[in-house]
Amino acid sequence: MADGSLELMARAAGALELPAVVASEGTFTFGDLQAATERVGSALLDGTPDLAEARVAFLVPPGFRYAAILWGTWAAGGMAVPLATSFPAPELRYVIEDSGAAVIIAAGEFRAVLEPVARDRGLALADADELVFGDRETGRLPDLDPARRALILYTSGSTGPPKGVVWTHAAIESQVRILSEAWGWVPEDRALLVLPLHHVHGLVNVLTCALWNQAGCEILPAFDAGTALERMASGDISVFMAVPTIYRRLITAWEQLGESDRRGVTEGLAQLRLMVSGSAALPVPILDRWKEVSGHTLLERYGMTEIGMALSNPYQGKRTAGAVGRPLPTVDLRLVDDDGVPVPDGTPGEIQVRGPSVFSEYWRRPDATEDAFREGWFQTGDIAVLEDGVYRILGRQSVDIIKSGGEKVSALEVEDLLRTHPGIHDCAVVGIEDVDWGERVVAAVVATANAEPDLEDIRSFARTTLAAFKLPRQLVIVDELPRNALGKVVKPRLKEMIPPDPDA
Ligand code: MLC
Ligand code: AMP
Repeated sequence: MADGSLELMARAAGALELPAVVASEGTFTFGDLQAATERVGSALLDGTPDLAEARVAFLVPPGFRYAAILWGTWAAGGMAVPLATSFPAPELRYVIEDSGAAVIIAAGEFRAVLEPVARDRGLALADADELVFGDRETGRLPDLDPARRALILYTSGSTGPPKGVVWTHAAIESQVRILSEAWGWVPEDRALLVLPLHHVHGLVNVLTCALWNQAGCEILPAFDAGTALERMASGDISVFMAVPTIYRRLITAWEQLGESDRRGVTEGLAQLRLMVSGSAALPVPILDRWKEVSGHTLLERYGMTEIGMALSNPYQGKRTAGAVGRPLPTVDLRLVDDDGVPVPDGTPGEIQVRGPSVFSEYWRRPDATEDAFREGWFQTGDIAVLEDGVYRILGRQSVDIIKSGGEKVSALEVEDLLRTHPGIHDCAVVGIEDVDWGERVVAAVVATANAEPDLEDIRSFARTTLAAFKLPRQLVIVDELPRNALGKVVKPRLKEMIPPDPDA
């Protein structure tokens, strides 16, 4: 590796014999990861000295190949654009085109879905196995300045199509240092990773924190409650992080066990040192029940793709149910009113954040970047209150953002597509509180004359274009949508009109 290699990789070099990744492909040490990083980096460079922030988009399931391609891209000076394994072809195409990817990599099972877009862009579709495991000579890798842009993560907003959130190496490093300090990571840790790796939660909080700390990361290719519970209780795992929907599913899986298995699992779970919940509000009944199941009071924290983690309950000390604690080290956070003026304690306000781990820009969207900041503060759009020394998240300013199972959905994006359905004259999409998903996507639809669209029909219509988590889970046919004097749909009123989900 070059002398100017990133600190993340320099730290790995001090732990070459230690296990880094345990995954479906096998068990790999930091030495294996370093060697694979050099192979991938050299292959991507293909004789050139530096990728110079070229975008490398890759569709690879969570596992060793993913880690090696991420690190190989970084070592070669590129920007990583991890693609979501759950996305249909049009959403993948959008991300590849918007990011201007110069390289596209796929694991075997994803070749078919990416071949058309690779062909249209005149790019060869690189094979993940060949890059990571191929027999290839390695060459010199470039020196890298941490100020260089490293990563683009796509996120839905309340306006327009998804935007690319750009992270520099310095921002990633700062975030990882903050979490390492706050949550007590040590080389003896072994994390169990069950989250997708195109989001900050899985990618930064779990995978990168583990590897930065010379700890191991056991990676499941996808979440499965039974397997996750079994691995967590095995005695091998010390750290686990997930969204509330996952904890709910783990509780259900535990409840389905026989009496003695339950006891064994509970004893195993008690061995972990840290369990974190985030990406959506953790309902207090889940917190309480999980405590009975595992003996752990979940550490709830608050974050966002644009800012990383900002607020956290303490690792040591009292964790408050229904609250997200205090600002993490180096995070500057305030609550403001509609005029941007800080509010006193006890008064709700919008969360604004600044600090070294805040993102630098929306990819190729200078206007959106400018709109997102006010006097240097990033405006999250989340409303919170500071009470008894801790922050509570109260909701969001925009009714057009829905959080389902930890995934963000833009109501407007779903509406735009549904309006192209021949049986739909008009529609509005809202998020309704849901025990399983936190919020579920509900479509209120005014049908065209003589048409009778049903939920299955609408879901299969939308499924070829939108990711499955964006599809409506409930359909309500209405004669008209509630509108204000300006003709805008009044979503809070519409939410009150939605009957309980008959399938719930
Ligand atoms: C999957 N489905 C969802 C869904 N995930 N529907 C609504 N909301 C979701 N989040 C769909 C599936 O496509 C499938 O549709 C059906 O629901 C049932 O699938 P499943 O097998 O039960 O679901 P599963 O694939 O297991 O996924 C559930 C999940 C997943 C909870 C494991 O959603 C997940 O990993 N969520 C975490 C996302 C995450 O990491 N977010 C962090 C964002 S970063 P069908 O129609 O095919 O049957 C962030 C910042 C921060 O928020 O603070 O961390
Ligand atoms: P994303 O844009 O996908 O990164 O999601 C970030 C959003 O998730 C935040 O803006 C919040 O609305 C929400 N969020 C994250 N953590 C929490 C939490 N602990 N409680 C409530 N909402 C949360």
